[in-house]
Amino acid sequence: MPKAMFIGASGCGKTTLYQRLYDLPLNFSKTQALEFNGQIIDTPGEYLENRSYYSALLVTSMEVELVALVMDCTDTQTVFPPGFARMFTRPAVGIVTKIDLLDENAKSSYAEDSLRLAGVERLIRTSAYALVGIEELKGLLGL
Ligand SMILES: Nc1nc2c(ncn2[C@@H]2O[C@H](COP(=O)(O)OP(=O)(O)OP(=O)(O)O)[C@@H](O)[C@H]2O)c(=O)[nH]1
Ligand SMILES: [Mg+2]
Repeated sequence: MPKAMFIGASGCGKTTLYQRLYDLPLNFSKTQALEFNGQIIDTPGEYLENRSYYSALLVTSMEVELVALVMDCTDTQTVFPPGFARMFTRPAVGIVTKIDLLDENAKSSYAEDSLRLAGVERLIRTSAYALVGIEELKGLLGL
């Protein structure tokens, strides 16, 4: 059983993070469909942005141990409504991406507030570029 399903808006950095976690070259490639990659199921942002795909996410979540809600730290809008994580019967973790772009003085971000409101149990700050939070995430995913 794969460990986690990555869900989040298009362009938030799910695929790049997956590539970093597996020590692959960071090649931009738009995700077009559900992709089963080792311990991670990568999903297209559109599955979250279009509610008619929610059922596909729900069904697929049964295949994993945890659901990762992924959000770009510079986002000022969210695709995760409050309580969103309760939709799943799996524990939810929040992954904030691109932390290299966050102002050094910023203690928190809209993304972190939004993920907490969505109901994640734990937050991990990451940057696939600057190698932040990658080891922590590998530990969580058993990689
Ligand atoms: N600065 C910065 N940019 C990043 C980082 N990770 C990803 N990006 C950039 O963000 C863009 C989108 O990354 P993807 O990983 O393709 O995003 P995605 O969430 O898989 O998008 P979809 O497949 O459309 O759902 C790319 O141009 C990446 O280079 C990061 O850690 N820091
Ligand atoms: Mg992708």
